[in-house]
Amino acid sequence: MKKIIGSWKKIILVILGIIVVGTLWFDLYMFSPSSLKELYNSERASETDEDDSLISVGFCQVGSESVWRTANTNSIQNNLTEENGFFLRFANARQKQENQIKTIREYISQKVDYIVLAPATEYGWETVLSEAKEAGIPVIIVDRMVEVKDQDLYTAFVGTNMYDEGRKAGEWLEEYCEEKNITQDLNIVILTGTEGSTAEIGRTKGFANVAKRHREWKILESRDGDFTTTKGKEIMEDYIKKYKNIDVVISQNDDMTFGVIEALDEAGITHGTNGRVKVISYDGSRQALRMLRDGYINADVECNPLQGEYIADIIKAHKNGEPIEKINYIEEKLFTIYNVNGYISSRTY
Ligand code: GZL
Repeated sequence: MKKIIGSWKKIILVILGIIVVGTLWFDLYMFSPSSLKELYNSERASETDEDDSLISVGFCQVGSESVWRTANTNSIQNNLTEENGFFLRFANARQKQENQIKTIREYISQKVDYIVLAPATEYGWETVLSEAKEAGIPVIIVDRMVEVKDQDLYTAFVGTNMYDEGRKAGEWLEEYCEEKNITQDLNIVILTGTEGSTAEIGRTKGFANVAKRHREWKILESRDGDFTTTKGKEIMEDYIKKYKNIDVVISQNDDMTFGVIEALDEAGITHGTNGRVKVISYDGSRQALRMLRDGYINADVECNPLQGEYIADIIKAHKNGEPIEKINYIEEKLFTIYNVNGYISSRTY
């Protein structure tokens, strides 16, 4: 009996303690010019107390899913600096369009001068881009494209031609088959990037348009690896279980390719220059170019993430009322065992 009373006393004491501390904190924050409230307000003020001489830009990035994405983010953050005349806000959407839409609305309420959007997927932008237009905020689309009826919903696009990238992958395979005099059926599996993204749409269409010239090219299956190494490995492990005679893997970014190589190695399947399975990748990251040089993969279609300088120049030109191009593609190439050595040391990502 004594024990029960003792534990009740302890519980009551704890509850009383919580009430006392809570009351004190509430008074401290609400009714006295406390450092807490001033600190909160001063921090808020500094966030919004921008230097008017700077061009304020709200950058809405897809996520941080790949080496390419990190390089793209760094390029934009390293060029839209205060020294270069910008005040940059940044948000990582974790590859979710709904997060990007929320962020754009925040930028509109913060009255930024420009919005830079790297759209996770192509569709579903009409409403929020119309809100930005109504607010008089120009939108620069970067990396991937938006599918909108009213082309005035964005001021300019800076990125790469993903359809061309797919075509280059297909044409490399055509040339390889001619060089090796391969005429028999070719069993191909594909790992695509995030479904509905321009990279997935363009690379898939570009490759498919070459593939339809070859009845002997059999595309066994195509699955969405969301541009990540983890999903790339999972899908390739499943492909290996399902198909015993894969000849070619098309992987729509280097990060998924890293997963593909892991799965092939663990299954004891050779790959690359002298291997059984030929691997074609996209992006052209340093790590992948080293794998190409060492014969682990066969070709890598460059997709250039270094877009920051182009974006900074376009925003400044637009702000100064100078004419700007609506669509701005960045130069890129195809890497093979024959040319890769000249590019690895200078690769910044
Ligand atoms: C392509 C870009 C793709 C890259 C991936 O422009 O959108 O997204 O190929 C990245 O590495 O995740």
